Amino acid sequence: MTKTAAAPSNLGAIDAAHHLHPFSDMKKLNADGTKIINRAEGMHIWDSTGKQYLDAFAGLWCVNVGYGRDSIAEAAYQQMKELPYYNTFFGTTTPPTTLLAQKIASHTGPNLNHVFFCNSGSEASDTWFRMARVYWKALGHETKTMVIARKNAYHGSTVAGASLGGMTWMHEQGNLPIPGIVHIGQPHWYVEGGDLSPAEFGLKVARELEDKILELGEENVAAFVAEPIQGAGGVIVPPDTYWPEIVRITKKYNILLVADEVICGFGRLGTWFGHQHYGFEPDLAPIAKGLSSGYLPIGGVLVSERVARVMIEELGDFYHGYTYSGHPVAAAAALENIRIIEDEKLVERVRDDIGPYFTEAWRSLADHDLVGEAVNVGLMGAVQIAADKSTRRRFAKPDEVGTLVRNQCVNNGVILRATGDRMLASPPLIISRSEVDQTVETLRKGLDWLKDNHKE
Ligand code: PXG
Repeated sequence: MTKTAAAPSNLGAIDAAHHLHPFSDMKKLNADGTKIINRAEGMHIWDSTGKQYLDAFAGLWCVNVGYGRDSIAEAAYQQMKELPYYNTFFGTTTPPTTLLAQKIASHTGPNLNHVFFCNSGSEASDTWFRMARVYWKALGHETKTMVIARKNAYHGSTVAGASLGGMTWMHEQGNLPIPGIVHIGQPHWYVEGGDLSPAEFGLKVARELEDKILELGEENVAAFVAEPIQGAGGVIVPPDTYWPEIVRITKKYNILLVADEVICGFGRLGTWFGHQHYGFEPDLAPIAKGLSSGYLPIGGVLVSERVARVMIEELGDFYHGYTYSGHPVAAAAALENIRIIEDEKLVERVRDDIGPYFTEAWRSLADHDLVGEAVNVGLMGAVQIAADKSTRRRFAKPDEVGTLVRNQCVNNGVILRATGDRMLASPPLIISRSEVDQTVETLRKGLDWLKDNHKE
């Protein structure tokens, strides 16, 4: 195979001249200069200055099997030579696409046994949103169209994805949310729990769903969507009381339960899917990211027997799909990615070995003066920065303290993410014990730095 062309030395200037980045203040970025990442292997990435970083964030929550997997590159290359593209629209499929659907279904419960493919988590949001509505319409429930989502959730950047998401600063750009989507509270005990115990608070916010259904009328509500653990919102681990109550309410009022598995899926929590960790089965579940470990773009929606039966038996055509739905090359890469997760027992590794190790190391940060809580499930963790941990008081400018600590960590060679004043880790599932130690020590050093250098 030929090597990729060497990048020109003025790539930064070219980037500033021609490339608009997602979720970026372009004026500031162009002034500061972009970091050019040009190589990766295993747990590490390198920038164009030759600096090495431990990627404790798996790219963007996605590189579950780590970088540099030749066998995924080979699978994609072979598939590209054999059949680079064919569609799945007019009565055709390709072998990797169908085999991938079967493979995914082998890791869900028996009920969640169909897959609709797309290319990203955002497209998956748009896909299930339409699916939920056509499901109820096909059953004759024309008015069951409203979707209840949560504040501070992230479900993507397309119009439906950003509307389902609960980030108001995203809504302000583009007049969102679109009609038919409403938001209820999130189970973020540390910040919003007040004097309630986590268990009481979990029940309280779950019951906002019941209140909202009663307010809107059960006959008008199609679905409720939530991430098993909110990711981009700050790795918000719900109290144990939360999910059972949500499940009870969605059953009682007969609305579809949608679990957004884009981050939690494919092993991160020590189960194949996040809903398995919490012991429930959704009706629909968007997936992406870890499905291919980011090697190629691919996403999908897991569809339960309940919904699939109606789509197959009652609906007729579902007028929805993407040129690249089930793209054979992406599917071949995803199949090989799942083979690696299976053969290297990465899910079991997170559940029984590195997950428990990470839990102990990560939660040891709770003794730091500036740490309000250190939480995780499997390899998904958050550290809440606190100005006064005894009262759960936060710094006046949460974004500022998070960014400062993050920059310290990155300068010290470990990639972590900050959401406001929460520091987030989501490493590849192959992380070693010493790399867990390095991650935690580097974060501790960053927090020490904040303590010594930042005054409110
Ligand atoms: N659902 C969830 C739960 C996600 O985390 C999406 C849907 C959308 O997926 P796509 O593939 O369209 O990006 C996501 C994506 C961040 C960050 O800064 C998180 C995501 C994407 C970009 C940035 O944490 N999550």
